[in-house]
Amino acid sequence: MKFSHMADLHLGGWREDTLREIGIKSFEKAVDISINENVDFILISGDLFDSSNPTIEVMASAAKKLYQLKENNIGVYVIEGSHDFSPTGRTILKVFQEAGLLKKVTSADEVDGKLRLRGVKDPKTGTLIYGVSGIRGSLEKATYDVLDRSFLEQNDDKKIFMFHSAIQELKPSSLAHIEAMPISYLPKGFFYYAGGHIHEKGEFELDNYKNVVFPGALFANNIDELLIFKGGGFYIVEFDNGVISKKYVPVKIAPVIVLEINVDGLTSFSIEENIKNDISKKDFTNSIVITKFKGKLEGNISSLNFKKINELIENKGARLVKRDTRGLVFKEFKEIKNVSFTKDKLEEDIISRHKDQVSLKGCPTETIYFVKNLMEILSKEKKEGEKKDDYNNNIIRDSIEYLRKLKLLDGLDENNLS
Ligand SMILES: [Mn+2]
Repeated sequence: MKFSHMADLHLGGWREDTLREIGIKSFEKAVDISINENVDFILISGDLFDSSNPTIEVMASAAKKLYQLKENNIGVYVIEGSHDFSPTGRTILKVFQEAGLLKKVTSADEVDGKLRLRGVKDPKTGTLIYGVSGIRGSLEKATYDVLDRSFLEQNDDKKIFMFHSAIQELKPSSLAHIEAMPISYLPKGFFYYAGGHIHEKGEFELDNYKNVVFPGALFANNIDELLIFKGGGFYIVEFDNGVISKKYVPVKIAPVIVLEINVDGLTSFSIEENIKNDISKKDFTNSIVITKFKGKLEGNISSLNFKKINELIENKGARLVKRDTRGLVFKEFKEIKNVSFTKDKLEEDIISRHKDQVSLKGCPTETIYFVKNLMEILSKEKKEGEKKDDYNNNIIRDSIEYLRKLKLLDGLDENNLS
């Protein structure tokens, strides 16, 4: 048996067209490699899409590739990630599932107050695949709290478990601050644990858990990931007579080159001259070049001519120039160290500082996740071609559905809510 394991593709992420396209091309390449390698099926451990509601272009590109897999009789098994999960169940994954282009492996029944996963059997190999979606925060913990683990552990067929969570014992040190669950939350005795959510790749073995694998992101999702990982990839796993072999397959569409630019005590003109000299013998063909500025700048940031600097680099063939100015120190300001907040972290900080001002009686989740999920629903952007009335109605409908799910509407007249 042979399968591919991917995670955190975030199709549709990035504001810049070039980077968004590289993300999609990475998926296309990973699918082509998987077809050439004759895999039996593909696992996608969450965050196939960057949102539950991607653009038509992104959906079309994904549909085309997923259809190609279907034609090659390669099953695609997925769980939702923190990004393509929708608190109301309205995610594009549902559409692809109905179209037969992929299969969610997370359906479950409630038996004696416990959650009993049904699992999906891959018809070609007989492998049983189970999974829990990545839901933000305590809702996910609530799922694992009621998960019927002993049911999953009772026989030792060929079983794979898919999850989209950070594991406390396996967290990379750079992510020490993020929420994580103990590995004991996962059922024991599976031959492969297909992880997602952590964008750094890693293979682990711990007590009763063998072959716990995070393939990392298929392509970087933000400037820090570009700087640290440069690119991404996925795993091809072979399982033969009880012997497992794992191969990491890097997927490179465009090389990432970091160009350090020291501005210490220099004028705008001499900075440009230095860059010109520095890159004169370099070839940036097809590359993503990150200009990483550092040093003390006389004056403010507008004294740097970014347009000119980008032109110099683009003339050397770069596909895209992206700048990182976080290492700059301005004369007027003191240096601020380690400002590397993610949008998520910032939001959470702000919400937790104000959360005591609202009281949510009977809400089954923590205020912070309630606010974040609701914000996500309310901040959905109007899609191209979507009518304003439809857009408004959809947002109202999704909000009401979410509140109803949390049983916060009990006793209220729903018709008067909008
Ligand atoms: Mn992710």
